[in-house]
Amino acid sequence: MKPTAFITGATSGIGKATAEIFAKNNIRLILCGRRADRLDKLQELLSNFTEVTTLQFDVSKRNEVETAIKSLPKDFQKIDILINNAGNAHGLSSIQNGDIDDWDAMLDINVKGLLYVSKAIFPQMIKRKSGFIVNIGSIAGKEVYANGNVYCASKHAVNALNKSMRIDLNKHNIRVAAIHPGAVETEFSEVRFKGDTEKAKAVYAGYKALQAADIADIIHFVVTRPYHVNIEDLVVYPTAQASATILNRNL
Ligand code: NDP
Ligand code: 8X3
Repeated sequence: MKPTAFITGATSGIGKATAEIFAKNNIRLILCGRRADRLDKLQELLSNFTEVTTLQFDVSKRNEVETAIKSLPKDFQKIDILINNAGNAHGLSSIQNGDIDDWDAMLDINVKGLLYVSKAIFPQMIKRKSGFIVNIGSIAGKEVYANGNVYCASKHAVNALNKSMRIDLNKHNIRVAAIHPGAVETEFSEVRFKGDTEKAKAVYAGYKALQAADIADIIHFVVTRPYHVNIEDLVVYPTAQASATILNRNL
């Protein structure tokens, strides 16, 4: 029986690349995101490889999360792998100049959204004593950098929740792992800089950033180890990066 993966943030970047590699490796897909047109296109494309269904909802809206997950067709109700990937940075400014709407968005999406989705999926994994939860953290969840404040706090929370999930779900035989990327060239910076493509491009200038497919490849490796193996925490940098703030743009 092929496993089924539930991927949040599948419409772009790391989530989309993960959907693509999973599809090509016989993993059935539940693709989630807010942009329905992208979900439809991806479903059409990946249905050539595997069974795919989609759920359009906002992870930060508790009722939407619960309703969407309850609406899954019968043959997609058993979820073997949950990839908690949806998230973004909103803004890059000092704590004293931060925009409270940005703070709300990051805490609601990156932290509460991850919790809402996980809470809806825990019961079936606990019942079956089987399941794999992969939380996409960030180097921002291990270190703090200037002007990163609330995004870093949200990813530190993901790091803490990842560890908490592993401890609390241990007796239920559920695998929990986190992957913490450094700089990945996706739509991430466009969202952070609210559509300012010049600022976004500058983030990835002068070095070879990680690509979404690099992280997807690692996620696929992690979830395909034998069941007794759990790679629990990985930090992944581009070679040009040495820490959250040290990036060699002169290679
Ligand atoms: P993208 O902006 O390319 O993708 C973000 C995804 O999250 C989109 O599919 C988006 O879908 C989804 N998403 C955002 N907000 C919501 C919401 N409220 N409800 C549902 N889905 C939402 O960025 P990445 O692929 O880079 O980011 C994926 C994850 O990786 C994030 O958690 C990010 O923090 C993390 N990360 C990224 C790094 C990077 O440098 N790029 C480095 C470290 C971690 P839609 O808009 O359709 O809802
Ligand atoms: C994204 C990477 O360094 O911009 O999580 O925080 S960083």
